[in-house]
Amino acid sequence: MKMTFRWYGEQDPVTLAHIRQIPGITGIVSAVYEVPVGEVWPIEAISRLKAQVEAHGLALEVIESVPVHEDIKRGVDSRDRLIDNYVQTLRHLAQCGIKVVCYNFMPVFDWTRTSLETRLPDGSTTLSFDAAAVSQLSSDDALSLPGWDVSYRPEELRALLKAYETIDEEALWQHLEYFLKRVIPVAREVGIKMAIHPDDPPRPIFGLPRIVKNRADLLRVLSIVDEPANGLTLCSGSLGADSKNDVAALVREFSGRGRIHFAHLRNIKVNDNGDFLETAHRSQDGSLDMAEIVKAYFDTGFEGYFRPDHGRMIWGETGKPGYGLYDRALGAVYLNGIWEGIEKAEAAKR
Ligand code: DNO
Repeated sequence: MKMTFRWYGEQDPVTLAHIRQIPGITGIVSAVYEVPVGEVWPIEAISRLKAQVEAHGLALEVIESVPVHEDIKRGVDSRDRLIDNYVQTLRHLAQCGIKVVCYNFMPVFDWTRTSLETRLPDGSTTLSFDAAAVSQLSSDDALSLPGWDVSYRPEELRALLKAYETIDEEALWQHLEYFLKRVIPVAREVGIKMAIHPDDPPRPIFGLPRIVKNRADLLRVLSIVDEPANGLTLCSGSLGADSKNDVAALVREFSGRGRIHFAHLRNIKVNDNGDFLETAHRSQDGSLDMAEIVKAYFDTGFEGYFRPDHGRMIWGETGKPGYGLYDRALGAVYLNGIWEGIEKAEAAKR
């Protein structure tokens, strides 16, 4: 397991110098943010990012994300040119030593929350999702969230939502299949592992189709091109928001098959009605048994990348909700502690 930390480039209030001081972090997860979605990432921009990261003694081997253009998700004619650009970006990334590329296939919106500042009893603030509130929100209320790689103007958003009215889940599956059948052979050739991120939350929102929500969906994604280059970002907080998903069991199954390349680890507290809020990473603080999830990675010999996912805002920190320094750093240290505990316990048995 290699412990990484997400960094949003120079615009990120969290600095590489600070990330470097978190015990056990060996790599950065980032992206080239200045290139519009759908265009090729120039090799110079990727090399610059890599040099910045390496100057701080950290590695850059994971990209989150190379965003998939909406025309590809909608399956319109321009997709062929956009997929050509996507695979060219993969070639450039491979030339710069990138090993894993995270992406998602959620129409229009990436992850969605109804509040970025829910106060917890300890005084910290966190992101939360209120299922009833989302059904009353108009799409204009939810224009962008801090972790999204794309944001839209209101009129663009309305047009996009309209365009999706005729695309149901099965159509979206066909578009994913078209994309993967073109992209995975190139990824294999250049030695990159593609890692799809599940839908967050794992249910339809604003009437848009969502297709990566549970075990059956993950199996279907992997079967489209059944080889390691077509893999998963297993996000505990996204899948765990549906209490029918047993995250540790999913890790055992898919890591056991060598198909998880990137692990997002975060805890959430889930209610039966589908509401949830993001908690500290510790098992006792949320609904997910983080020790059991980490054990599942350990037992299956996971050699990919971990990252602590969203953190709360604590100790008066301000910045990108979900992506502050302090609580994510605590998460990384906690996860490393679990890993070391398991490692030592297993060694003592031998
Ligand atoms: C949220 C992130 C997601 C993720 C994308 C991957 O904080 O985990 O935005 O980066 O869905 O494409």
